[in-house]
Amino acid sequence: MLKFILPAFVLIASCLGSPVSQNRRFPNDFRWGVASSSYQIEGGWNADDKGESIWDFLTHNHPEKIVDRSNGDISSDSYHQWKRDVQMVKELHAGTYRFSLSWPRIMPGGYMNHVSTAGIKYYSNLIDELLRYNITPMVTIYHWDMPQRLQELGGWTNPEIIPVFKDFARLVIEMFGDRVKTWITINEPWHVCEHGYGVDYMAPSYNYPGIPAYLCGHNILKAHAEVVHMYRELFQQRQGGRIGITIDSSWAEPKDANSAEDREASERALQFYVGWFAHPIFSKHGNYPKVMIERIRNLSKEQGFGVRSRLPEFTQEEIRRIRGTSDFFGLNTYTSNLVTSNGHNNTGNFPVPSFNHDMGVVESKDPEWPGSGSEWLKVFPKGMYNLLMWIHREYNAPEIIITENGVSDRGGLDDYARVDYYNLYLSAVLDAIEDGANVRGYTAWSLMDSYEWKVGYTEKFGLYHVDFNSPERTRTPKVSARVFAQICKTNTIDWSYRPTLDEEQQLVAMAQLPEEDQVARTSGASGIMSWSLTGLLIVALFR
Ligand code: GBH
Repeated sequence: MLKFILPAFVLIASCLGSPVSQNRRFPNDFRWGVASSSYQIEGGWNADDKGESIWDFLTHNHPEKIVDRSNGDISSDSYHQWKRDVQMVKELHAGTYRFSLSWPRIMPGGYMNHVSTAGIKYYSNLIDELLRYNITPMVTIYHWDMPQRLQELGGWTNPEIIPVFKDFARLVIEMFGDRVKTWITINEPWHVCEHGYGVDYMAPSYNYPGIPAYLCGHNILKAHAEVVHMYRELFQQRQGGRIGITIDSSWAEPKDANSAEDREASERALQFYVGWFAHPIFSKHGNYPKVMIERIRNLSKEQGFGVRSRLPEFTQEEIRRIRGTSDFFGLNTYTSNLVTSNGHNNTGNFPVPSFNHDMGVVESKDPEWPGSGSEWLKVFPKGMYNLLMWIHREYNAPEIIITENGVSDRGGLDDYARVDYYNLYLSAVLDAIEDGANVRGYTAWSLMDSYEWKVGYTEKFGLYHVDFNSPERTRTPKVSARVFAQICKTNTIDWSYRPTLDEEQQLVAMAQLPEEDQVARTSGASGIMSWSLTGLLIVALFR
């Protein structure tokens, strides 16, 4: 049945002039890249004088919190394989490589009394190697690996973090700013605060809802702003670079588009996820979104917290200092949620108080949306378009760089679902550009398979497959790598380009199968191949 439905759909769609079958071109100056992060790819967790990060601490002391009890001790071993990484970026024809710096690799205890020469050298070499190939480095200063010693002081909940983060940022800008022209201060503050402090999800796993996440957010916004002011005062003129922040959000689709209440829930969700950090930085008047200030103030009062809201207040001076501190809007987005209002009886069943209860939105997934390798990630390309247009309208047409977007699976090199995802999501990006959104670049998540935080190595986002059993952590391009390379090279989405696995990929794919399956598969072309290899082996053994 499906055999008929699918071509029929494509036929009808193309008759209607839908872009499904048309190649689509991006603007000539659109910037393509790929992304990764330090803890997820580097390994070398205690190499040289590197200090402990909160992820080293969490994975070593609480392996039970990680789905496969794994850690990033070695991971993709980019601490040693970085030259190969650069080669891969080159192979993809990507002009930009977005990676992050491990704070405890550079400052083992978080403070500047101890700076690691080996750590500085590692990133310096990586940057030089990228430039040698004409690849532009885009550097995230903080992508979640806080020095454990600073966490012991409360991490982002302690205002002490503001000057300390500024010292770290200043050092790396001093060291690398001559060669790095795009800086991202912090990756996904919502995630850092709510998933790190509000719930038991990401390190440091506080599981303390409703209070510390807001302290974290407050300090993150101030720390971010201090770094940007420091950059603008001391470096920007001379170095000529740009600095910004990356904010993450799913699109919030009203569960019932005809319900005013659901549309309101959608708007509220976007203000809580995006607006919490974007409103203070990108809006005309600065400060937290009005709806956040009011709801959290009222609920705090109801809950007996007195007149002080759980959401801290900025002074006028602070509001001014934070507003306008981003040269571009870095956006990470993967998926969408259906949203509806949390009723007075707390239908969402959220802890009181908590971020979710404050937001007052109940989320679900549309069963029609195709799935992925991750429970939370469903495919709804229109959500990408909607989110871009929402940001475009809400913050007066900022320059947007999509710093992460991609999809997971459970492994394999013939990742056609990933090919479809990229084609469809990029097409939605183009729709937004055509409707006026100022999207200037896109760095795909991710360059290669890596440590996927709480789900360890069970979910894969890479364009390159990494063999985690081989000592060299061998990297092999998946089908999606070939397609993405084509996109970067031609600036075009070509729906008909669906390469098949080449010989090298087939051998790798084969080696991944359990032994019984390898024997079972030794028929046909690849069978001949491996039989002749076995033959060679037998000849070699009996010589
Ligand atoms: C990105 O964050 C990260 O920057 C990157 O390091 C990571 O590898 C990549 O995602 C893929 O996960 O509350 O259980 O429904 C994405 C942020 C992660 C936000 C999952 C929503 C939902 C988890 N998203 N999260 S759950």
